[in-house]
Amino acid sequence: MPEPWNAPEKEITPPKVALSRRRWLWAAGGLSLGGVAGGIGWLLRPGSDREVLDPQAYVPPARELYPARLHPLHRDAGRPLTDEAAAARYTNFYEFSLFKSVWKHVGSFTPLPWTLEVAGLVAKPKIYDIDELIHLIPLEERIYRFRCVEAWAMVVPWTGFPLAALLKKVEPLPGAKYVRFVSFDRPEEASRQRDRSYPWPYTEGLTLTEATNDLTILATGMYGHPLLKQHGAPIRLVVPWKYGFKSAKSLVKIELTDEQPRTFWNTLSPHEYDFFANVNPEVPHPRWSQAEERMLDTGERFATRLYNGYEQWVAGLYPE
Ligand SMILES: Nc1nc2c(c(=O)[nH]1)N[C@H]1C(S)=C(S)[C@@H](COP(=O)(O)O)O[C@H]1N2
Ligand SMILES: [Mo]
Repeated sequence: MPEPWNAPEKEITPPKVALSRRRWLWAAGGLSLGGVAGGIGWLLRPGSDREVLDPQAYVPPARELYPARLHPLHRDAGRPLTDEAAAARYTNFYEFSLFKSVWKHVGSFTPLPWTLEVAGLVAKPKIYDIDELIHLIPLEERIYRFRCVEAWAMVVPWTGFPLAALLKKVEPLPGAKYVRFVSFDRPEEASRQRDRSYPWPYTEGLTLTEATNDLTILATGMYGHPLLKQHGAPIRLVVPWKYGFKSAKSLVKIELTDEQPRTFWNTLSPHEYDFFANVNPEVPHPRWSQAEERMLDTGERFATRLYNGYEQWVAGLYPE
C-alpha cells in the first residue's frame, strides 16, 4: 500500500469530497457555458432606445448649430419620419460590422478631431478642420427618402449643406469630370478593417454634375442633432435618388478627377453595384427585385419610384 504522500489522488480523496468536486466541475462548466451564452446574448441584445441612441461619450463639433432651419422645398417626404432609434439600430457600415447592429461596434471609433481634405482637379485644394467646415456654409435641415439597394427604406431629417457650395469654394478646374469620396481607414478603431482582403478605405464616386446637383448634400446631423457614429459621424454624403451605398460615411477626402473612380462595392462585385445606378424599380438587383421597398421601422411596403421619387430634380441629368 502506497504512503499517503505519494498516493494516487483517487485513493486518498474521501468519496463524498470526490462527488462534490465532480459537482463543482459541472457547476464550473455550467458557468462558463453560461458565460458564452451571456456573451452571445449580449451581442444579440436588441438594445433600448436610450442605449442605441447614446452618442457614447463622443463630443461632436458645433452642437449649438442644431436644429437647423428646415429647407422650404424639403419639409415633407410624403411619408412619416422613420423612428430614430429604429434607424440607429439598423444600418450598414462595413468598417464595423457585416450585420445591421453597427451601433454595438462603434465604441472605439473617435470621429473627433477630424479633417476633410478637398483635393485633385481644383484651383484651391484645402484641408478643412471639421469645426471650420461646419461653420463655413449655413446648415439646413432636409427631409429625404432614403433607399438601400437591399430594398429597405427610411425617411430621415438630415442636417447639412449642399456639396456644390463646398466644391465652389475650392474652384473645380475645367478637366474635372468625377468626384471621388473617401472614408476613413483606421483598423485600430474599426474592427472589420483589420480584414485587409477588402479594398479599404470605403470609396464612392459621382459625376461632377451629379455631385453638384442641389439634392446632393454633405450631412453632419440627423433628427436635429449631430450624427451618431453608426450613421457616419462627423460628416457623410447623402444622395437621395441613388441607392444608399453611394452615400459614403465618415469622409476624410473628396477628390475631383478626370477619370471614373474605382469604388468599394464596384470593386468587390461590379455586376451588383453599378457605378451609374439610380433607384429604379425596373432594374432588378441580380439577386432580387427592386420593384418594392420596405420601411425599416414599420415594415410597410411601397412601390419603388424611379429616382426614388426625385425625378423632377434629376431627370435632366439622364437624358434618354
Ligand atoms: N464608409 C461607409 N459608408 C457607407 C457604407 C459603409 O459600409 N461604409 N454603407 C452604405 C450603405 S450600403 C448604406 S444603405 C448607407 C446606410 O446609412 P445609414 O446609416 O444612414 O442607414 O451607408 C452607406 N455608406
Ligand atoms: Mo445600402
